[in-house]
Amino acid sequence: MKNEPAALAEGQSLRTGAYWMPFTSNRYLKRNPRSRVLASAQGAYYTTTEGKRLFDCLSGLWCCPLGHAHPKIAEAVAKQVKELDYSPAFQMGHPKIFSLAERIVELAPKGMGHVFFANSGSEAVDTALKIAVAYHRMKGEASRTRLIGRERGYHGVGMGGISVGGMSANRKMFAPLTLLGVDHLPHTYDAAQMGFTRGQPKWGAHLADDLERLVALHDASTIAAVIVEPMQGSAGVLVPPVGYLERLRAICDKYGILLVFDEVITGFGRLGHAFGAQRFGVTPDMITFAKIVTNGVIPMGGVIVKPAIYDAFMTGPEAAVELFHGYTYSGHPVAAAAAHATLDALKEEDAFKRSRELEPVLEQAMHSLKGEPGVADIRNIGTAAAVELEPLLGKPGARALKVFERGVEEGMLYRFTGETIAVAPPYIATKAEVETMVEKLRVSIRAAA
Ligand code: PXG
Ligand code: PLP
Repeated sequence: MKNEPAALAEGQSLRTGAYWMPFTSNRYLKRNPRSRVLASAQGAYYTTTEGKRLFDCLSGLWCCPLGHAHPKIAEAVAKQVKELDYSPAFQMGHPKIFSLAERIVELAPKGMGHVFFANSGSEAVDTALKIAVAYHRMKGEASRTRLIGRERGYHGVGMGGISVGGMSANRKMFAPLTLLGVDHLPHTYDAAQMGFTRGQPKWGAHLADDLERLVALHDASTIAAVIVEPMQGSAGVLVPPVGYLERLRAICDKYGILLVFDEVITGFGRLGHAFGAQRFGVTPDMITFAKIVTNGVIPMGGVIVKPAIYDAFMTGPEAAVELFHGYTYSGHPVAAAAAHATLDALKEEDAFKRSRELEPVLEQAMHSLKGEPGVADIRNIGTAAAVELEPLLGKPGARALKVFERGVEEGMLYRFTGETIAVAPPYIATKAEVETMVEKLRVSIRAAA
């Protein structure tokens, strides 16, 4: 492993041309990459190649809430690489992946039974969609192929995920590649009804009734599943209205439609409980997860399903493969070791409780930004929050970029997309660190006015 000075030196003589960076303004960043290249990380802080310390305001990309270089996770990974570095995923297993599936089922809401492993949220989503369609076919309802997503939803970048996703920038370039027979529920955000709401808005449960309209339009016999994020993260922390998820659940039950919660962001404590399902008291038929399951250290994702779904496939000759789906790295032993260590640490550090304790601190601090120049809305739930900014005239996104860049000067790594700044601090952050994060955001917002 490179020591810090070596990484710093390498960063300073960086040739950036060959790397095509994901979801990045490549040309802009490469003109002045220095402050955007990270050399190392410890706890809740990164160090850039310029030697600047940055507070990790979004826990990586929502995935590192226990902090970086966690000694137990690092040790578990190092040990696993020497003990069993890879194990074929098909027709073979290893002890840690069986026990990990069991632990995840135990954490999940009551009534879930089995876990299928993938390596990212995108793979988890595409897996869940395939399972949904195949499940109905196994049950003799092969006409149920239609998938329902939601406007402003983010379900990763696979062909399935962009099809049910509802962020137009992620879809328009690839329109011919999106699945046929997909429809979308309306998103639940209405600034006039819920601007500056703390936690769940009271208005909007009725928007779930749009599913009744889609059933009337397409007929239930053509609909396989509805997929939604319990809290829409990428769209800028859109919090579900009180009663909305309950109503979606009831309509799905009425028509035999599977309900999938995409908990890639909300899983493992971001909303103060193991899953958003428990926070909101609504149990879906499948849950997709990724990110925090390994504290971001090794890629891993997966789908948790109810026993009835798994059981529907367990028919036919016993020696036959039941589901023709899987990845080379499904259930990777090093990811499994990282996940076990992460689940141990979440428990030992009472991390879900810690997340619940930070929630009011973050809420109070974030909503104090109301009235700052250009602040159009503030939303929060759990240890997630977002500020939406009014666009600068004729320059979409420019204000958020300015806030981001000033944030770096102030020692803060904020996440900016479009006109929003999102924060989701590590669970290990102190009250003072969360308050400083927001005060620096105030300074940065004023500087961008
Ligand atoms: N579903 C949801 C709900 C997600 O939030 C994915 C699927 C895809 O996961 P992968 O591991 O394939 O990226 C996500 C990912 C952001 C941000 O800043 C959000 C995500 C990823 C990167 C950045 O909002 N969400
Ligand atoms: N492409 C080729 C040529 C392959 O052989 C494989 C897997 O064997 C894949 C893609 C899929 O890769 P993965 O299983 O890592 O998703």
